[in-house]
Amino acid sequence: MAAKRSIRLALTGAALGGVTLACVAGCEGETHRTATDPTPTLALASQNDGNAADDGDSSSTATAEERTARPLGMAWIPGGEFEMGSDDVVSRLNERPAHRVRVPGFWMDARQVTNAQFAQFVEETGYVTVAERAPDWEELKAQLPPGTPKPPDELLVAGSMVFVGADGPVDLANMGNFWQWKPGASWRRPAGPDSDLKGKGDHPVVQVAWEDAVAYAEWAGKRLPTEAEWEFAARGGRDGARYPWGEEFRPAGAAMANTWDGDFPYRNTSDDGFAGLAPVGQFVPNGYGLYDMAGNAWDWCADEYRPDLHALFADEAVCGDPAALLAANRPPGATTAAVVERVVKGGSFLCHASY
Ligand SMILES: [Ca+2]
Repeated sequence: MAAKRSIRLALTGAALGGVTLACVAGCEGETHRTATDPTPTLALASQNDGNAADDGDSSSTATAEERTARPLGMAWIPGGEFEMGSDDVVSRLNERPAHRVRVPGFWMDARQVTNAQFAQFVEETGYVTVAERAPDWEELKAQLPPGTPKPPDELLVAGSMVFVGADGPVDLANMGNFWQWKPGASWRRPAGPDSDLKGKGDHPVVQVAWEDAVAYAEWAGKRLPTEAEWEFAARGGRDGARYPWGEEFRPAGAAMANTWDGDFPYRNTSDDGFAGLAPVGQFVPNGYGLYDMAGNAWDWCADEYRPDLHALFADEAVCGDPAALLAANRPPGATTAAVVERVVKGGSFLCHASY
């Protein structure tokens, strides 16, 4: 479910991701294009393992001293073995079959990266995000079917996709029924040229492409988390649970995440208190002290997206981080596709059981 994406950093390495409503922490690898990414949000995760990358005892990858010296705003994720992916009836094909994976310990941002944090990065570096750059036709052409005619110059302007909803029930398979390309939309004007960030400094930054998330992470001295790290972290110690907080979507009626209530995409009853994005950290954190691991805005991960990732490792009793294994086993000289898709995790305020 394409939606907003956000950044969450992890130390030494960091991670991001996203989930749909019915999805549990880390249930899916959603795809993304680097440049023309609709409405991303940032979330960075950083890691401080620094050693003992694969010693089988991931809880020891940081010394007691390092864990005591908690980086500001980050939570220690102890690492360990877990069930990655899901065979749940609501899971998608690209998250099956579930298989055992081991990740070392690392630090991860407790909250998604906010507009205020991203603004500081931009102010200090002068960085211009993908959505703020006019598309380059030569670059775009490489991502389109051969022979696609060049659009008029007036259409080749900076902008991004914006969720606009609908007046009534529509075909959910056609994103064009409720998303719209808006010139001038960017992280500064996330809903289009007439919007702004007034009073939204503590909201997750959105309209951020993967390369923007990586640039932010580098500036912050962190990195995006791998998908395995993100998913391990999102589960908060509840291996195999449907949601980061347990099995019930709303235990005792309590909203645990910012999702879409009502009928998507035309009637939002805001039962969870928020019709759109919520400030970061409004719901109960998971077992590792991480907020918004489901809902609100999607998180970017470091990994290239592969729909067959889980199937590749299905026969192994337990494996290390698939991202590292794939990178290590890439044939020499292998070229990457013209468009590299990246993983997002966590879902957004647009996630609904029907979508
Ligand atoms: Ca909501």
